[in-house]
Amino acid sequence: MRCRKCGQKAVINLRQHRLSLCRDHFLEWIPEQTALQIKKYRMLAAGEKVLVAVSGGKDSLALWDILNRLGVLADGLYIDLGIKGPDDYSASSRRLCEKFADERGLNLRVFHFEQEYGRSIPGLIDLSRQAARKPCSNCGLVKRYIMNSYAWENGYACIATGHNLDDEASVLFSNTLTWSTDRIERQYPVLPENRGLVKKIKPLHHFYERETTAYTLLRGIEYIQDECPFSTGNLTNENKEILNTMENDRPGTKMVFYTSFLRAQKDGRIGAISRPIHTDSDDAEYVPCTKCGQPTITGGLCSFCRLFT
Ligand code: Q46
Ligand code: ZN
Ligand code: ZN
Repeated sequence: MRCRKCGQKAVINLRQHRLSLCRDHFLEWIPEQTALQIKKYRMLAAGEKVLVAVSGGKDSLALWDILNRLGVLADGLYIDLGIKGPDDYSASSRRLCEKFADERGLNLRVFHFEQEYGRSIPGLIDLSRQAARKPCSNCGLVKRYIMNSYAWENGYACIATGHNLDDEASVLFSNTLTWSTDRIERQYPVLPENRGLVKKIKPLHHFYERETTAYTLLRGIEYIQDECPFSTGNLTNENKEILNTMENDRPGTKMVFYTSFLRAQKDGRIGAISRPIHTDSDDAEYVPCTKCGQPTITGGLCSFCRLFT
């Protein structure tokens, strides 16, 4: 297998693109494709200050590396959730983020959840019966809330996350199984800013996980390999396995599933994203939380504040 660009030995075959690439051309191809996705979905305006949600995992660190190479002004935010486990999960992943930032001279902000709210994620799970039932969905809620409030209060125009195609296909699959149409309608590579909710972008949404993994390894980025102790039984991971089985039987299944959905979103067969999001009816759904002031569609306390009741 030879690189299509230079004829050297290829390190990866990108079957969906009918493209084999050597190390150097693959490391060029990923940022080039990311830049195309940013442009295609108008994710960023010139000079916008971006906050990258970094977890110490491969995708978020790859994203930070790529944005930096593309000349995007991007700081990282690591949320220390206080998760321990045998390998001291939060502390280990935080150290990897700090090392990554130090080596590149990038700005890493660290938010200590326990210091600020008096509870770690495991503490919150012990506290709340609702959180104990669904540790990951509640952890996700906490991370989204902190990311948004931190970005909003510190003047970031945009939050970037490292979701890849496998993540997006898995979430779409879950939401389709339960026909969660509101969630399906709000799944898109860019969600514009809306009344206190900062714009969110997913510049890696079009890459398979094997591609982001290959990028991270070939770029020599050190990332957390241990699993979070709460990840067992995580629905997203289970759905990924189901989709991987389908992908093995029919290569390209995940890409077709996700990109067909995006086309349906774009041409209005599904969802609200293709319509202007800043309509009166959309705005009318959001009211400030009575405790923290963050926007909520439920009225009264937002879902985050309800975790502490
Ligand atoms: S950190 Fe949190 Fe993940 Fe751990 S508790 Fe679940 S969501 S698995 S990415
Ligand atoms: Zn090459
Ligand atoms: Zn609140």
